Amino acid sequence: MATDTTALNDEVRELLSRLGVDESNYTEGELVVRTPITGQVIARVAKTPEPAAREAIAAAQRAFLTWRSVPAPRRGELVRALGEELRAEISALGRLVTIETGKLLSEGCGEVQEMIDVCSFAAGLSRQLAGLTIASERADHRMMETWHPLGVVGVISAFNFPVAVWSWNAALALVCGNAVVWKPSEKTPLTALATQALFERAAARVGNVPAGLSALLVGDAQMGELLVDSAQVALVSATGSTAMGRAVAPRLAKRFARSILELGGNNAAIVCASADLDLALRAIAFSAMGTAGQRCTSLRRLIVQETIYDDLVERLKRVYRSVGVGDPRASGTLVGPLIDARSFAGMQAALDEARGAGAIVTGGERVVVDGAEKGEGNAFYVRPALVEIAEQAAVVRRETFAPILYVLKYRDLDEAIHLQNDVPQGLSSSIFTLNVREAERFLSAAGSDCGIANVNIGTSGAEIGGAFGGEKETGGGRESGSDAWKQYMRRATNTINYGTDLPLAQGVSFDITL
Ligand code: UN1
Repeated sequence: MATDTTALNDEVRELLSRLGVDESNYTEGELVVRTPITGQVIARVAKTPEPAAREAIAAAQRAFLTWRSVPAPRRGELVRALGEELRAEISALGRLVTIETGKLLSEGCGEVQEMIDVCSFAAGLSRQLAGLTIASERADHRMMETWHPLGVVGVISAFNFPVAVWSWNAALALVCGNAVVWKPSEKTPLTALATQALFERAAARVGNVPAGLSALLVGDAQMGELLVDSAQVALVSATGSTAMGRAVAPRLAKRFARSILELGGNNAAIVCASADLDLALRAIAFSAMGTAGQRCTSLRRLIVQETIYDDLVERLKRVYRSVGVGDPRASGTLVGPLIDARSFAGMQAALDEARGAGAIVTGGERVVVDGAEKGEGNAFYVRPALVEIAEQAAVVRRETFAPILYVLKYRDLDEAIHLQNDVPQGLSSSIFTLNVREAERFLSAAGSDCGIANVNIGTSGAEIGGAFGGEKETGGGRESGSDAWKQYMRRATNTINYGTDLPLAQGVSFDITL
């Protein structure tokens, strides 16, 4: 395995060249990219200069003016071709995702699979952008809805799903007739460059794709602001922290631009006394420790019925102690590194705060991993932490983007649902039960208040076919499947009079003499 610094850098170069990214893009820039696997520098990417960013947005607007008149099923051909390019390069791009984010190889490839799946979904959707026909109250009248492209769609994505989140937005936006301008996380520009190169490959193969239809802006928060404040950007879909959403949302609202916000989560699972504990344990382990707790859907709170609490916690502790922490490319690893030093410090601060609130913390300590010293102390591996806590203290109500699972006890289901909902965020939730009353109550209007509510499945790992997103401080946006496409289009209500009279709605009369 390439833990040697040169070997890793060589591998990055090989992957990027295979994926169609020229070396000039990542050797001389001011944005320093480190792999969390060792913490070493793997690239220096040039930031997009401000005038070039403005020109890219203007070019996207020009491309939109052509693209909007291309029949949607033909637009779908481009997205289908993108899916094919991704399918052909799933191993290379998946590996690059692993190197840039530190997630396991199967998770890196899973992320690319998610891109492929949403391309298939969007290609099918390109023949189903259907509107309603509505009964008119007037004789010889017809009402209908038509859906039109919106314009330039801005995408701001986070480091943890560096490419899949772009694809959820881009695949839908493109079949809906829009142009896309993407500002990826400054921590993950390499996978973005590679994805953009694969898009160009697909566009060249399909032909007749207007120049600038998909653009990439490399930069920091300021670049995001440029996108957000640009009058030519009709919609911004932003994924990241609630703090980021709080900064972005008012700026978009100020100019009445649309937004899709995918912000912080604080996802909980309720484990009832009737639960299949073996199944629950597997689901909890993946949701809480998978991707080192760095999914917006990661399980952060476990609410356990008191009669099974001791048994479940005992078994969980065994799993937490034994799970392989290490290089995400190694076959025995289930928990890879945290993204960076800041993330590690945030995790330690949360654990200290929990201890201060009387919690019992198991795990959470830094783990030394062979080869990781090559990055001179810049790699941060931790044993996932299990935190038994009596109350939903302030630290539990906050999202800490790290593998910390707070465990709470409950007596009856009402109390469990109350605890589950009693946080500012509302992304994902689960219940583990074999009791149909408990399951249905959890899914009812009086149950979970989240955008995602699951039964006997963990909180993370959603399929692309459903609408993805959540309520409250999660921002209310919905991406990916179901009817999320409607947000990327504008709806026109059309009333057509095919008669000879002009009856007015609501029986109003307004007779003029001709
Ligand atoms: C994210 O963490 O931003 O449901 C997205 C999941 C993935 C997407 C996560 N399909 O865990």
